[in-house]
Amino acid sequence: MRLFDEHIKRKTRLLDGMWDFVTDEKEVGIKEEWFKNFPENSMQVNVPGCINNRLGFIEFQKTCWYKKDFYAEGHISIKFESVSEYARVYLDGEFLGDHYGSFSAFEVKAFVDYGKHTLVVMVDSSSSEDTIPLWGVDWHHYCGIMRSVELAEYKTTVIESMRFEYDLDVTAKSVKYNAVVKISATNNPVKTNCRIDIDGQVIFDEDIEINGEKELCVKGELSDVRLWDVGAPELYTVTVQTEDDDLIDRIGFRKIEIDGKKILLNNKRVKFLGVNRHEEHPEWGFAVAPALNTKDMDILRDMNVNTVRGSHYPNSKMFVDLCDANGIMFWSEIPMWGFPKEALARPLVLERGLKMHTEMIEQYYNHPSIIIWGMHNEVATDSEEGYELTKKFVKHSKALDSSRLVTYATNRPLEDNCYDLVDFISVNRYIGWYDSELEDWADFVVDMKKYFESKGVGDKPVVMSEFGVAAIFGQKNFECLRWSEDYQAKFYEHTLDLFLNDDDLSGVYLWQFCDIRSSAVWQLNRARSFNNKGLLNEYRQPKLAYYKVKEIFANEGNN
Ligand code: ADA
Repeated sequence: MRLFDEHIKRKTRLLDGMWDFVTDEKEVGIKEEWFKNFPENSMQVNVPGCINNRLGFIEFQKTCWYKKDFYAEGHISIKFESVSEYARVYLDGEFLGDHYGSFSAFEVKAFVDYGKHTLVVMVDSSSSEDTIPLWGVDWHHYCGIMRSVELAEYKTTVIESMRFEYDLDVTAKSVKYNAVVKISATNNPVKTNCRIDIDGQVIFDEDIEINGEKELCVKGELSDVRLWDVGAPELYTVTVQTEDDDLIDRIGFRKIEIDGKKILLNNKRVKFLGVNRHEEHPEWGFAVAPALNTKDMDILRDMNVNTVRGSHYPNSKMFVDLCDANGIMFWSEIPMWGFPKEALARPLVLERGLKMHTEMIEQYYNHPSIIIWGMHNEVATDSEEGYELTKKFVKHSKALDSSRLVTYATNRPLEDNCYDLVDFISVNRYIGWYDSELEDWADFVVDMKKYFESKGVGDKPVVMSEFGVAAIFGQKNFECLRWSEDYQAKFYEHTLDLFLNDDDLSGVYLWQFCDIRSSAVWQLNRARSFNNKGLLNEYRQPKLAYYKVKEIFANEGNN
């Protein structure tokens, strides 16, 4: 779901709703050709939805099959926004394509006769040592067809993608752009008029011939542009049309760059006042209702947050649209979380990681709110294997998009070896929760800076990308002990005072926005089977710390 219509000419409809569903724990479905003979003992489930939210399925992480009948005619595509995590798609008994990776969209195409058709999807949601995410992450491993499924019918042309690259001169408020549009034909060759406009201002209007896939690069300049900024999100609508297809997207003009230890947005120093947020709810898993995303955005604005880290996977397009529209900067990353060095050396992990990173950049490129591509979180960046992998990721990321910053979040800040590779350093540390006491933070910051100096990266910007403590909602005590709301509020008062008044630091991402379900592996340190480090509980009820952070961020924002 988007916050605007992506098409006027293209005929699309959602295949969301009730689908037939059956588990395949013995993995016999392919051999028994369930894509031709779907088992009769199926149940009905919601799409989008996470199967784990149905009673009896909370820990389900295996293979399952979905089926849906629909009516269509001619050249069609079926786009899946998110399937966790390997999908094989069959139409009318024939294999159409497969896809690995839970949080990026993919589509399959076909030509169908007028009438009823049957779509069957096999979903393998298992996790292991070389899946991304790997087995045993600190969030609930939800599975299923988790975001919408869209059916589109085409006539002669298909506008496949539009990537709006630009170079902004902030002072002059002028832009040099390159709109890269990919168009294919359903039957070659096709002649059509093609027109591109930005908020109605036509930048291309020509007759073109398409034979196979055509790439148009439309270059030009714009003057007097309105800038996209924090809290002042100016957006433009780009429309690409052929005679029988169209694609509409929203863009914004802003510049994010590094200047020594500072991070600059539109030539001004920016300090991140952020939270880490899982796009999750205990009753819907990752298939959160649009209304929840809107409410979360209301809460984020109320809390005076200026940036969100989408920990630990690409968020729904709807949430990133909300960030675009509300002037909230966004850090987008892939779920490459906690890999030990042995796993980082595995070719399959690298291959999957790079593919997921590529899909994220390609699919989210036009969002002005995204200013950071995150490569991984708490992997073995103190090892050779970590260095080699990170080097490849940075090179890959910059080749695909040099206009954004790249980073990763480290949990070994005083042993890390990869800092020289990234635009800025991101540190996760849990002093005052897993180890040491609140008062030890100050010494840690000193040690951290010394370490950066010793590694020759003392001149890079540094962000505190995770820190926090658990508080059970409603748990209060005079003693201000761990697990209480009082301790959590005191923790943030102490740490934010330290971090936000330190000119060497470029900001914070608190762990975390709200409580989330954790996985079975973690439950000993996860009361209620939740990671309770939220500023709100899982039903978005604010804890004491919420009000404290809101006040501190308001003061900081006004400085
Ligand atoms: C890590 C990790 C988070 C979460 C956190 C915690 O830093 O990146 O996903 O697990 O620790 O709560 O301990």
